[in-house]
Amino acid sequence: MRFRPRFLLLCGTAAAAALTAGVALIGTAEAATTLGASAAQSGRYFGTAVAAGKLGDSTYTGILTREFNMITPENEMKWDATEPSQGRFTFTNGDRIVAQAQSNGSRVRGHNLLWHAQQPSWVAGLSGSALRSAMINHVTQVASHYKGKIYAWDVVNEAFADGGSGGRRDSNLQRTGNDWIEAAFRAAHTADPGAKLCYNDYNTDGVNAKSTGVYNMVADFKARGVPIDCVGFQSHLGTSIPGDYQANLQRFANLGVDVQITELDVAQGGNQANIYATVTKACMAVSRCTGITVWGIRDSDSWRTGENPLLFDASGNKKAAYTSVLNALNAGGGTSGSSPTTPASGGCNASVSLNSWNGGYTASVHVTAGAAAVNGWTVTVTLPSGGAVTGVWNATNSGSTFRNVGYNAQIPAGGSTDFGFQGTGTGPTATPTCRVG
Ligand code: 9MR
Repeated sequence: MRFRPRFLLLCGTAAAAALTAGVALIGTAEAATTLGASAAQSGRYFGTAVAAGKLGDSTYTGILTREFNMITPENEMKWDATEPSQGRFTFTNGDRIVAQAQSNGSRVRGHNLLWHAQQPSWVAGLSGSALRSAMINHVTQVASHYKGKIYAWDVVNEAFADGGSGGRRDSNLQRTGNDWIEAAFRAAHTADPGAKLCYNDYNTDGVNAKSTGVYNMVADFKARGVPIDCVGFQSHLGTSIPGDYQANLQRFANLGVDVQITELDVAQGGNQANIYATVTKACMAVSRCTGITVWGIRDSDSWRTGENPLLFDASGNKKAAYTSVLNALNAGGGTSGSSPTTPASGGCNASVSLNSWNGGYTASVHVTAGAAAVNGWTVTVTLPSGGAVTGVWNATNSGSTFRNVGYNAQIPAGGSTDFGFQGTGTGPTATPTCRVG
């Protein structure tokens, strides 16, 4: 065990040297040669799930330290791992993974605080208010232990039902009351205000009943000020990918949350490399898609035994899918996303998209800086008479005039930010005006 830290340090040094030596020039742009460095060029990360039990495997840690700059513990932060008996917390393996990440300058996605699966056996004996208290205590204790060390938490995992209902999955957690998800997010926010708080699910990778159920929950949370920052799309994919994959990411981003690909793996078939590229390009095209995580390193590390769904083969060699991801990351996409118009130098522009229903709407506003960086912005929309703004996120408002809040005042040249609001009546249809200051 004494040997390990020294070994990791050497790995980190070797990785840094390889990174420096490996930078090549293609045209006028630098093309990075590892997944993490390539993603970092546009401000994104590239991560993998990690199992603590494999950290002694030098092929595994070699690829990990070379290629990835975000780590998700595959099982080590789940409820059964962290609170095996009520009130007794064990963080040993989770801590090992955090230490591994920190030794390599990587960040950590915490996974997960509450899930219907992988619960410790004692939870089955609880229901009602006793279970609710135990849930919230678990969220508080685990998020507090890791306070300051987690980039984003999957606060709640897989709470929506499969199929066409668009509703919640039945579970012991759900039976404590429909507000269990927001209670969990509020507890996590109190325990670690610096972590981004995500909702994470599978089969939400296109526009469908399940993803729309999640979408409606996120819109409601934003309108009511429930602290949610991001949505994770697991993306356990077969031999095809929904045609509206990118559009689905974008509609969530338009709600004013980050989106992340959290557990990507793709069945090995004729299309594997193409599907990996399609996912990567979609993330690169959505300014609020902050990064991609694959669910394991080598095919032999995957939970999908026999499907060979990852980027490295069992021997640790790069597969065609690896190259397609690297190329898509190097092709860029920036952090600015698609801007409907090019703003004048020194100014800003705004565009609005609406999600309307009979009697109300949510508006997502995309604010784009021109050729100069912006420090403070004001957007004015034209609201049809008779309606009122009933909620606003990522901005403050006075009537139909919206101003930045502290954390989104500064927009780099050519960059963008998003805010939104909810209202009664009919939403704005004309293009909003934007001015600096
Ligand atoms: O990869 C994880 C595997 O080792 C565990 O046995 C399994 C237990 O349910 O969980 C796997 O990870 C899951 C993740 O936590 C949530 N989304 C689905 C993942 C694959 O099952």
